[in-house]
Amino acid sequence: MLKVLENDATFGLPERAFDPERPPRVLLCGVFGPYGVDDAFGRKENIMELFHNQVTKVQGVASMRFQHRSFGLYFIAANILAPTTVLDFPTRKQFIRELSKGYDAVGISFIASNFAKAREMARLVRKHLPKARIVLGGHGAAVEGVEELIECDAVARGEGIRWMRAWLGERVDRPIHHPNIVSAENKHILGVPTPGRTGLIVTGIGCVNGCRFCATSHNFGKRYIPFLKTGRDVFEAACRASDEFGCTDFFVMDENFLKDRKRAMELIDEMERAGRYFNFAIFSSAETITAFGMDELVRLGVFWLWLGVESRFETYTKNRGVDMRALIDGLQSRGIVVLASGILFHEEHTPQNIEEDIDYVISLEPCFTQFMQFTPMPVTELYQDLKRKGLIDFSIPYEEWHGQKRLVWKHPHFTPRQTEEFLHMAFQKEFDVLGSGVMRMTRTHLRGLAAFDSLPDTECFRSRRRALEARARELRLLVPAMARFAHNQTERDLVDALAKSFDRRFGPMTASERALSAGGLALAMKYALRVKLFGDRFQPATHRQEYRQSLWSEAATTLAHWTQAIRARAHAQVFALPSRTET
Ligand code: B12
Ligand code: SF4
Repeated sequence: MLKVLENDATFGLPERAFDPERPPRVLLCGVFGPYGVDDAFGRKENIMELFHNQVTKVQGVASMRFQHRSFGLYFIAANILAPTTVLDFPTRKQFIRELSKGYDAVGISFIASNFAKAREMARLVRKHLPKARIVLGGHGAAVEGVEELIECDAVARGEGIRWMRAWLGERVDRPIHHPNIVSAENKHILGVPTPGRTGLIVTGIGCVNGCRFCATSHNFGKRYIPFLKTGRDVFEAACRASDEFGCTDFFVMDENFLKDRKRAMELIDEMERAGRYFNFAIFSSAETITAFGMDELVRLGVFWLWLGVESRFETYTKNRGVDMRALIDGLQSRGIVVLASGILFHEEHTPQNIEEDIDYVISLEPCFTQFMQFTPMPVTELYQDLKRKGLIDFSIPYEEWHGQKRLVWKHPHFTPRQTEEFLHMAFQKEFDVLGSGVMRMTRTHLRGLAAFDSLPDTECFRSRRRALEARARELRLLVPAMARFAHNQTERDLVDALAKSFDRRFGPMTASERALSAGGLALAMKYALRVKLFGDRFQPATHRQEYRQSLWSEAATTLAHWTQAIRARAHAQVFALPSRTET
C-alpha cells in the first residue's frame, strides 16, 4: 500500500518494510552481462556504451568508445544507512555467488530493454534467497504491470533515494550526499586511451518540459528533482571529486542543466571567486541555451553540449523560434562540441519526406549526431497515445525497445524493415557527408580558439582558452590516425584541411609530438586489427562496492563537506591571483 508523503517523491513513498531494530542488509544490482549480444536476455543493439550505441556506431575504428556505471545505484547506496553492497555489471554467475552471501533486500535497477534480465534476476533471488525482499527500480519500473510480470515485493517508481529510505525505515528528508564518481571508464578514441579522468556530477533528475516522447521527463512526473540546489553545492561537489580523482572535467548528468539559470550563474561566480575552473559537458535544450547566452557558456566552462534538435516536422516548445543553424554554429565557433539529437519516424514522416529531415540535421554540421527512433517508452504521453490508438506492437519483446533497430509501433507509412533501413541510412549518410565525429570535434576545438580574440581578457577566459588549446593540441596527435582511417575522399580532404589549419596555428609538430602521434597511429592500427579479428564489443568490468554507513559516518561526511566548503572559500581568498591555472 503506497502512502504519499509530502516531499519530492514523484509517485509516492512506500511504508516501512523492515524491522527498525534490525537494519536490513541490502544488495543493489545492475543487470547482468554480457551486453550488446544476441542471446536469451538481450540484443546486440543494447551496447553498454553511449556513443558506440547510438551516435558513432557506423564510424568503425573512429567510433568513440567509453562506458558508464549504473550511477543510480551508487547514489542510493551513498544515501542510505543500511549496510549495502553495490554490484554493477555482474555476470549471471557472479550475481548468484553474491546472493549466497545473504541479503535481506535486493534492489534491481533496469531499463525497459533489460526487462528479461531483471525478470531472470528476480527469479534467481527467489530461488537462492527466498526470504529476501525484491525491489525493482529505474526506468524499467515504469513498464506497465511490471509487478505482475516480474517477481517482486515492491516497485520504486521515480526518484529512488527517498523511496529507498522510506522503505528501509530511515529518515527520508536527510540531505542528499553527492558521492564522488568517475563519469566514463575505458575511454579510447581511435584505439588510443584518452588521458585523465572525468568526474560525474548529477545536479538533478527529471525535466519540466515534458516533451511527449521523453522517458526521463515523464518518469519523474514531468518534474525536476534537484540533488544539488545551488551553484555553491555544484562547485563543492566538483571540488571534492577533483581532490579525489585529480579531474577538472565533469560530465553533468542533468537533462537540462541550464534550465536553472541562477544555479549555473552562481557556479560561475564560485569558480571565479576561487580561481578554480572546472569544465563541463552538459545536456540542455535550445531555449535555455539561447536564454543563457553564448559567451556565458564559455565562462561556465562548457566544452561539450547535447542538444535535442529532434525534427523539422514536429516543433517542440523548447525549439520554437530558435534558429538551430545559428545556435549550433555559434556554439561550435566558440569551441563547444555539439551533439545534435534527431528523431526519426514521427507520425508525419513518410518514406518520401524522411530524408529531408535527415538532411536537415546533417546540414547543421554538428560534431556528433544521434538518430533515435520515435519510441513510445512506458509512462510517456506518446506511449499512452499510441496505445490508445492500438498502434503499439506488444508482441515485440522489451529487449527490442531500444530505438536502434526496428520501430516497436505500427507506423502508418513505414514497414518495420524500412524503419531499420532508414535509420541505418541516416547514420551512414551523416558519416559519409561530414566525416568522423572525432575529426569534427578536433576541428571545433581548434576553431574555437579564434573566438577568444574578441572576449574580455579576464582570468576566467584566459583559463578557458588554455583548456581549449590543451584539448586541441592533444587531439592533434590523432590527426595522422584520422587520415589513415578516413573512409572516403571527403573525409580525407577534411582531415587534410584540419592538419593544415593546425600547422597554420601552432606551426609544425615538435619531435616529441611526432613521436607521440606515431605511437597513436600504431595503437589505432592495433585496434583496427582487433576489431577486424574479434569484433567491436567490449564488456565493462564488474564492480563491487560495500557501503557501511551509520549516523556517525553520515555526520562525519557532513563535517567533511563543511570543511571542504571552508577550504574552498579560504582558497578563493588566497589564490584568486590573476596567474592561477587549474585547467
Ligand atoms: C547513463 C545512461 C546509459 C548508460 C548505461 C549506464 C548503465 N550502467 O546502465 C549507457 C550509455 C550505456 C546507456 C545505454 C542505453 N540506454 Co541509457 N541512459 C543513461 C542516462 C543518460 C542516465 C542514467 C543515469 O545514470 N541517471 C542518473 C541517475 C542518478 O538517475 P537514475 O538512473 O534515473 O536513477 C534514479 C531513479 O531512476 C531510481 N533508481 C534507479 N535504479 C534504481 C534501483 C532501485 C532498487 C531503486 C529503489 C531505485 C532506482 O533512483 C535513482 C535516484 O533517484 C539515461 C537518461 C537520464 N538522463 O536518466 C538513459 C536511459 C536510462 N537509457 C535509456 C535507453 C533506452 C538506453 C539504451 C537502450 C540505448 C538507447 N536506445 O538509448 C541502452 C541500453 C544499454 C544496456 N545494455 O542496458 C532510456 C531508458 C528508457 C526506459 N524507459 O527504459 C533512458 C531513460 C534514456 C531515454 N531518455 O530514453 N544508457
Ligand atoms: S527538453 Fe529534453 S529532457 Fe526535457 S522533456 Fe524535452 S526531451 Fe526530455
